[in-house]
Amino acid sequence: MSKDRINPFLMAGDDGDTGVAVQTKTRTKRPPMYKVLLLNDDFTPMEFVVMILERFFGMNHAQAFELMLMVHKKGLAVVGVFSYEIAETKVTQVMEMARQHQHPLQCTMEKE
Ligand code: TYC
Repeated sequence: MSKDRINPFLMAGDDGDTGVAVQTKTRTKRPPMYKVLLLNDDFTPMEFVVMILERFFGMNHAQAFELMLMVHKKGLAVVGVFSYEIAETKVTQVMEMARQHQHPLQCTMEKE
């Protein structure tokens, strides 16, 4: 069948195009990032916190010790920034390890 049939509703010179240009912008948002926070308490041993930072946050001993002291002095510190799922996993790992050792160490996350 012919695509160029006569349309009886169009006048001469009218191709049926409304002339409205439509543009769709592609907006690619970066996924939100989450800070993982470690909180101070009076009971968790310093060396346990250092071990946590080495094991779950990939720090060397000096970095881990420095950050542990920061939490000890300031009350809390950001120990890393991750995607939601990674942050959630880190928090779970820290809280589970603290529970197993019966330390009251607290680890939380918050949107950046
Ligand atoms: N304040 C603890 C102590 O004196 C050490 C500590 C550091 C505990 C950091 C928790 O997130 C923490 N033993």
